[in-house]
Amino acid sequence: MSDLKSALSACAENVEIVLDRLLPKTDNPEARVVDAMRYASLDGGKRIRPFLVTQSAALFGVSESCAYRAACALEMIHCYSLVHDDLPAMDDDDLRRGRPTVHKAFDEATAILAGDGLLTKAFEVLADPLTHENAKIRADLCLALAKASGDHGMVGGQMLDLVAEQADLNLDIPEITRLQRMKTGALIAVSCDFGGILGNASKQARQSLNHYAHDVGLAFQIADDLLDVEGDAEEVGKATGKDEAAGKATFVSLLGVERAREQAHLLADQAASHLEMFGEKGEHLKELANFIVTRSK
Ligand code: GRG
Repeated sequence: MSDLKSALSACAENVEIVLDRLLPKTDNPEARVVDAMRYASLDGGKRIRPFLVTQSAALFGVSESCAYRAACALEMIHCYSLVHDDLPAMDDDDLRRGRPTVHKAFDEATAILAGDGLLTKAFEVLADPLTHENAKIRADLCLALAKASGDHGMVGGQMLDLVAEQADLNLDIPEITRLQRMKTGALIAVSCDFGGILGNASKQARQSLNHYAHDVGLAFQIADDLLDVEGDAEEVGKATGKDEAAGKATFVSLLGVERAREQAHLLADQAASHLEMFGEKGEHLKELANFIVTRSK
């Protein structure tokens, strides 16, 4: 196994352990929502965002126990967004991470509550002194995550996406770029910023990571669009061909497959170049940029 692959799988294993502890099973009458939260977040996904958090935290010597708690809080937000995105009122998907979506495995009301539960649990975890002894750092983590996942970030981007679809708008490249920077890029960017916040990093280091994260976020989205066109549904773990069926403007529909792929690779290379100041320590993050654009799921 390559160095990156083993680092990614070690991260995924740790995330599984920490999430399992943060979301303990219960026999209480409300157990159903906890079961749905666990179903939505455990045993699945590439854990790219936790990897970004823990690798960027490692650049500044942050302890693994702090980094993994913050990484799992952020992953909870990601998982909640997937649960809500799959609902009949949004993308209406039956399959996610190769399994029935939460509203299929449970029911719609439980899926809404499980998403809400994960969203709020994320902030409970970040605000807990176990995540960091310094209250200012905990507050900064909460603020950064709220900004990235709310109306200025992921939720706002999702709204733009829905409006464009409902009004049958033909978005151009700058409009799609803005939408995707909000919808998926913001959470990827804050993953890297978490490392800088936890490690009390210099302004320059945080800025370099931010430039890296912006390029990686866009490259990630183009790769996702390419997978929707070329990927195998079984391997990807969700339905493919949905963008074209919905007549949605994407990087691939506007640039064509070849130019989109080229663009993704350019962005990945550019992302890596922002990490020069970290030397050897930034190697996994550099490799991840390349992995993101060559992945098959
Ligand atoms: C419903 C508030 C709300 C927001 C939804 C992120 C999002 C906004 C929707 C997800 C829909 C989607 C498929 C977006 C494309 C990019 C993306 C986030 C893909 C899934 O992320 P991966 O590939 O998934 O990291 P895993 O399963 O590996 O964690």
